[in-house]
Amino acid sequence: MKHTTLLLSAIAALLLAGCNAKTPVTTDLAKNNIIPKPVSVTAEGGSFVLTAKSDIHVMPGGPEELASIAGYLADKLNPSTGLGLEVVSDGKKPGRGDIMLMLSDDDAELGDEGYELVITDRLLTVTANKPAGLFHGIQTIRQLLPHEVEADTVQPGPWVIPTGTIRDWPSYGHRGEMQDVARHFFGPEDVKRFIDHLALYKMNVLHMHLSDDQGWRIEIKSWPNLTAHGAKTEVGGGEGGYFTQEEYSDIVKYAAERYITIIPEIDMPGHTNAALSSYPELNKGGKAPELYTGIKVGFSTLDTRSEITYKFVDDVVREIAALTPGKYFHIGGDESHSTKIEDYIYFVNRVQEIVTSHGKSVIGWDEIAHATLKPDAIVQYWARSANALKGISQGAKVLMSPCTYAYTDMKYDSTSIFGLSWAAYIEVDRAYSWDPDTLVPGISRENIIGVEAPLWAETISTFREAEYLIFPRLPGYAEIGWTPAALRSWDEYRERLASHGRRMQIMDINFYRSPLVDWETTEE
Ligand code: IFG
Repeated sequence: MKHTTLLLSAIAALLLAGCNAKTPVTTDLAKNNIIPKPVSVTAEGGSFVLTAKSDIHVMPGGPEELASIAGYLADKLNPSTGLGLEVVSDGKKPGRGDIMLMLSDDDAELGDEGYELVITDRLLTVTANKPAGLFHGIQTIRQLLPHEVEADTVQPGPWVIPTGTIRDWPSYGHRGEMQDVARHFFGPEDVKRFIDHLALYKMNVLHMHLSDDQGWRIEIKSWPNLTAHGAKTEVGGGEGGYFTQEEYSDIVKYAAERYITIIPEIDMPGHTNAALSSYPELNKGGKAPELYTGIKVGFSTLDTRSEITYKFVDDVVREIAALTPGKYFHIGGDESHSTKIEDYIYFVNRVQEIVTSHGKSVIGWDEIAHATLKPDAIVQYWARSANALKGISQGAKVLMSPCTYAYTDMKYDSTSIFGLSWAAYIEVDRAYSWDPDTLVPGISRENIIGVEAPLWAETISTFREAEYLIFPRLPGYAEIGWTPAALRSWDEYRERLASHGRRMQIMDINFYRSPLVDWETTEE
């Protein structure tokens, strides 16, 4: 009888372990699956263990936000580890199993966003010049712990991190995604989940495409019909929606707490049917068009020779700029096929003055290079490299969003459920395998501020559908923005990405299971 019981309990233990599929515990820090790949990793071969006695210490006398960053980490670790980590900021000496957040101001190599992790068998110390660097170091801690750390219920330990040192910093200062909330409206909770995804992969910009032909998505108090009327629908005729200024400010704050800057875009003079439908006086001839629920582009234009247009633009830019701490205001400028080129140039030149008068710098899609660009204007390269080169010839910098590599609304292949395909099919390997510094002859490192992957929303109407398009490509764009090209290769990256399959499963991210990756997932 005794032997049978023993045998049965052994089998039960094995089955239990199997169904948890615990991430194997390694003591080799170099065998990590961190995305973006860190710049340098030195393994020591030991183990740091989080226990019920562990806490998160912040250096005494540091800025208040250190405690907020420590609290963010505790909120990420406690639900799954059940260890009840607390933030200690009273200067008490950290002990075995504690995490320590430190600011230094003399580690120039790390820059403003880099960090150093020193992991011994006693202490895990994160050091950075700025809080943003600590925040990025915390994302690495999350990824060094077993995937189960992302669960929202208590998981069995142990919670082990291999010992060693990681020194890490980003390649580009602008690493972002664009979310189109105009074609289909995505509310505050969806945008915040998007921000959470960006934070995990150390991205630092969310560009919000707030207006288009199909919808105006942000309250403008001086022009209330933009949302009272212009937000009433969306592609396909759904109910549309919009952000109140309070909701927009809450999103800006949520992003800032994750060291992510919001860049608002009001697309003009084209892509303006929703605004034109909201105010007859904005239309040449004074007749407002109907709201539009299709997916054509290039048919609308503001009246570039009417003074009320510039009053409108000034009010809109003023109200949004006042709610936006970030440096940039995006004026769109794409696909203005119904605007004569001389009228387009006149318009873009005047709107640049308006944006700078409200203390912001201009970003626009690459067509704005036809105008006379302000010295610190940014040209977002998406379709025509000639436009980007024209911008560079005027001294502008370039934000790289090539539609044939970085448009996350492109189908993965012809079988994809969602997405378009006019630019290219973009499988996970293609999305990863390009180098912004060498992609376009004439656009080189010193011209580029960074990379951004736009998610246009003609074909998606829920955030789970959005996740199908952004995952698993988003981690790759994050790595292109962060990790030097010399350290990037698809064959090596795809192994690390495979392990994130389990992590994305645990986080309930609806990711496309590309056949190009041997996903480490458990049966559904
Ligand atoms: N181009 C349009 C977008 C969107 C996109 C869909 C830009 C800058 C095609 N403009 O990309 O509004 O419709 O893939």
